[in-house]
Amino acid sequence: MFGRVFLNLLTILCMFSMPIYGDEELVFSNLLWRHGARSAIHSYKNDPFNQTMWPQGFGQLTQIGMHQHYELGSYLKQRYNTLLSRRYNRSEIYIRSTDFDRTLMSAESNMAGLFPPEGKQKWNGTNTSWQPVPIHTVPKILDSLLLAPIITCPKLQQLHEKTYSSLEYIELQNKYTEFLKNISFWSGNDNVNLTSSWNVLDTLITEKTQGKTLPLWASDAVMDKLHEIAALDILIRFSGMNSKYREDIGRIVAGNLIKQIVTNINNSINGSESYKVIAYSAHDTTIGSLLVALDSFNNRLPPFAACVMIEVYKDKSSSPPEYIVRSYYRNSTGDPIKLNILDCGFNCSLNEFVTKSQKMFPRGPAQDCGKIPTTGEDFFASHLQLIFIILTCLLVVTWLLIIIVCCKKKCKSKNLKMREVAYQPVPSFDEHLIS
Ligand SMILES: *[C@@H]1O[C@H](CO)[C@@H](O)[C@H](O)[C@H]1NC(C)=O
Ligand SMILES: *[C@@H]1O[C@H](CO)[C@@H](O)[C@H](O)[C@H]1NC(C)=O
Ligand SMILES: *[C@@H]1O[C@H](CO)[C@@H](O)[C@H](O)[C@H]1NC(C)=O
Ligand SMILES: *[C@@H]1O[C@H](CO)[C@@H](O)[C@H](O)[C@H]1NC(C)=O
Ligand SMILES: *[C@@H]1O[C@H](CO)[C@@H](O)[C@H](O)[C@H]1NC(C)=O
Ligand SMILES: *[C@@H]1O[C@H](CO)[C@@H](O)[C@H](O)[C@H]1NC(C)=O
Ligand SMILES: *[C@@H]1O[C@H](CO)[C@@H](O)[C@H](O)[C@H]1NC(C)=O
Ligand SMILES: *[C@@H]1O[C@H](CO)[C@@H](O)[C@H](O)[C@H]1NC(C)=O
Ligand SMILES: *[C@@H]1O[C@H](CO)[C@@H](O)[C@H](O)[C@H]1NC(C)=O
Ligand SMILES: CC(=O)N[C@H]1CO[C@H](CO)[C@@H](O)[C@@H]1O
Repeated sequence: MFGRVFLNLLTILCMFSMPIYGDEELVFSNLLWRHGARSAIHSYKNDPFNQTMWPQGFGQLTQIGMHQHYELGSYLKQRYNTLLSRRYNRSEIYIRSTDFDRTLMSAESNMAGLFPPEGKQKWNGTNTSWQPVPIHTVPKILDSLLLAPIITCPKLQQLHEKTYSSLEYIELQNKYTEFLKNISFWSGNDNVNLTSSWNVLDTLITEKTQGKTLPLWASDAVMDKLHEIAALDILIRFSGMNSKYREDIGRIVAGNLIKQIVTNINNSINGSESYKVIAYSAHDTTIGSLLVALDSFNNRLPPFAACVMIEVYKDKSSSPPEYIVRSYYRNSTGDPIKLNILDCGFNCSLNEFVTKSQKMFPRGPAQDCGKIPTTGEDFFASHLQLIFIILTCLLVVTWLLIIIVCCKKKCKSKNLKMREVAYQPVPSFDEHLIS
């Protein structure tokens, strides 16, 4: 009996023990996770299942996804039991999510696991084991941190054109031609290529996660190959063939986040912010672009609820104290994997981390994108809806002005209402690229 309890205790200790060495203290952590399991984003042509199998429709967090994030939150509670207070303290943690239902809900599920209310935090009269924790976000078209790039970036387009027309890419495509023809035939989707095969894979993954039996053709071997292709696609999209453009593309797609991570660490160490944990709730493309940019991608599609942890340790034995950055990737409920960010080694001194990261900081749209973004043609190309709304608003404002001229007194409140319309964000994102 006692032996067993002891063994269980030992297992729990081992599971959650932090590798803290010598006279070290964990002082700060940046987190970036992918949302949990969701419904499919679309079906493929021959899909035996359709949208009716998803109670909330396409692209939404499922209950399995909620569980995955609750589990991750509980894990973080153990992992950071020396860093965070047992009880939620708003000065210690900040959570930012992309403005998608599934990432917002993932963050909420995660916080339910991390901060179940205790004692006085149980709100009056109810027995619920949940308390609200704020999740911050910005509209998609303004989210240059987690959905970069939000401006049309000619340089990125150029680099992609060069990549996809290169001999190496065509050779790679040839290697998979027969397999992709099979996928086209089985799925009913026309001309499936190295990029669009993800659409089929993603739908299959969501259905499998939901406990559905996949069609016979979707064997383990076929799924493995689709996974292999999807990971290759991420790697190539974010770094070109053979990582030729890793730095150039990395600055555009992950530069802001990398810079923010360094700023977070700086602010924490110099005491200008009290946060111990800053967490970002985002997508496989966010994790993929960050890990590729940091030269730490494991050539696998980031699974649901995967979490990158960039932690800072203070070595108190040296004076002045030295800081070490250690990064992990938790891509399963098992032990997280150690990362070797920018070839700095697992134990990366803060100075080296900052120096190496700085190469990946954005250098401004003119230098990184080859063009100063103008609201003119860029917006016209990618934000037709927004332009339509702005034009409508202009019309309305003109109309209002005319009315104001006519009856100065009565129209003040109407004017306010019209201003609100202009602020409504218009999501113009291609869901296929954000998963
Ligand atoms: C969706 O699938 C269900 C059961 O598989 C079927 O009854 C229903 O007609 C389908 N709906 C559409 C719109 O195809
Ligand atoms: C919350 O955290 C801040 C910063 O660490 C600390 O100063 C404050 O005392 C904490 N509040 C409570 C109620 O523990
Ligand atoms: C809370 O739980 C207790 C014990 O299970 C029960 O007696 C009580 O009615 C519950 N209160 C509310 C508000 O649900
Ligand atoms: C394509 O499908 C056929 C028929 O199932 C199979 O014999 C062949 O090995 C497949 N080719 C590839 C590359 O998967
Ligand atoms: C792959 O197919 C998609 C959708 O049909 C298309 O937009 C894309 O340009 C294709 N990619 C390549 C490299 O041909
Ligand atoms: C962080 O601090 C280091 C060392 O003080 C400094 O070199 C670097 O510019 C700072 N980075 C940011 C993003 O503030
Ligand atoms: C702390 O670091 C941040 C980011 O580098 C900087 O903006 C801020 O001025 C610093 N504050 C202090 C007190 O050094
Ligand atoms: C997690 O990463 C490790 C190391 O890269 C890899 O071996 C493993 O297959 C990955 N697991 C998943 C579920 O992606
Ligand atoms: C990291 O540093 C600790 C303490 O300095 C050391 O014990 C450990 O072996 C190092 N790990 C690696 C992978 O270098
Ligand atoms: C509004 C409300 O439910 N108030 C209750 C809060 O809890 C105390 C003690 O349990 C009750 O006395 C209040 O009525």
